[in-house]
Amino acid sequence: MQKNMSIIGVPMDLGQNRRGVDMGPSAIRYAGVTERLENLKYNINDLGDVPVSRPDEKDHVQDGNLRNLQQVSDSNRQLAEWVDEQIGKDRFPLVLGGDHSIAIGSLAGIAKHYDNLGVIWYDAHGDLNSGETSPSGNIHGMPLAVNLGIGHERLANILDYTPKIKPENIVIVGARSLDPGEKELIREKGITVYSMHEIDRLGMSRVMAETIDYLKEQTDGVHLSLDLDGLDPEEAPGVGTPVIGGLSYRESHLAMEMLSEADILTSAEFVEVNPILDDKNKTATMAVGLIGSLFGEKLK
Ligand code: 4U7
Ligand code: MN
Ligand code: MN
Ligand code: MN
Repeated sequence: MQKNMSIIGVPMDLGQNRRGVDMGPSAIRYAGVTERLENLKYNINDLGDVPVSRPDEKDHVQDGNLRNLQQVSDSNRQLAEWVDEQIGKDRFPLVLGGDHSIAIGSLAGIAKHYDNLGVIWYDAHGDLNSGETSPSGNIHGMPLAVNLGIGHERLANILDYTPKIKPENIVIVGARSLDPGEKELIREKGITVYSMHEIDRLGMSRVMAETIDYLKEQTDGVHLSLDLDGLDPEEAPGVGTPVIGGLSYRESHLAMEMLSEADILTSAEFVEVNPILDDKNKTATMAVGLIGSLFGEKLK
């Protein structure tokens, strides 16, 4: 694993409609992410937060079915530039959210450096909606589709190229809430999904082993996009769109440890931590625990 790492916060809450997720980066920093990584001998440069502008009254109304499109696309463009620059300097980007709409900017900045970027989408949701299929108009439910080139041009064309990733290079892990349009897209594009059903049947160990083998063969870099709502809300309550029946902390730990051992990751993001909905910063602390395992903490 690249030992030079840049942390980028994105205090974004405009991709959905519950306040508080903009404080996610602070909560994760407060839970000690930098110290944790420095103890593992990483050289950390925390670049601070990408600016997010407040919507005025007028912009708050939806643009088509896309809430806060202008602000979300402006911040994502800046995020893409920051990430691009860090990879250019040979530094591993670790992006802290913020709602999941920020995966639009991170992947825009990352994917231009690879011919075949793999993506592990660790999430209760597919995030494969577009303005046409979204039941909510919330852009945090659309980033994976946008990265496939499906969605508004102002989102899909950030850094002037599209699509960012190929459907065969995506693996979704932990899904248990998919909208009809998302299911259709998954079928149509042949996207690999390990839903809770497969995880229960096969176990996380086999699911991650298959994911790693597949992506190792197929891709020249792997991005982990981890939405804390992939975990069960009993354990990770500080998320805006909780879905029961989720992954345990233990399963998630195992997944991170297996990724660490396989040494395939080239970038990562942790999103959707909402400290206002949390219980004593439990969810951010969990995120930092997972980051520790992902980057090499071992018990022996
Ligand atoms: B998250 C949803 F309808 N699918 O599009 C939607 F269920 O980034 C939820 O995974 C999206 O947290 C959740 O609004 C987005 C809904
Ligand atoms: Mn998500
Ligand atoms: Mn989710
Ligand atoms: Mn969510």
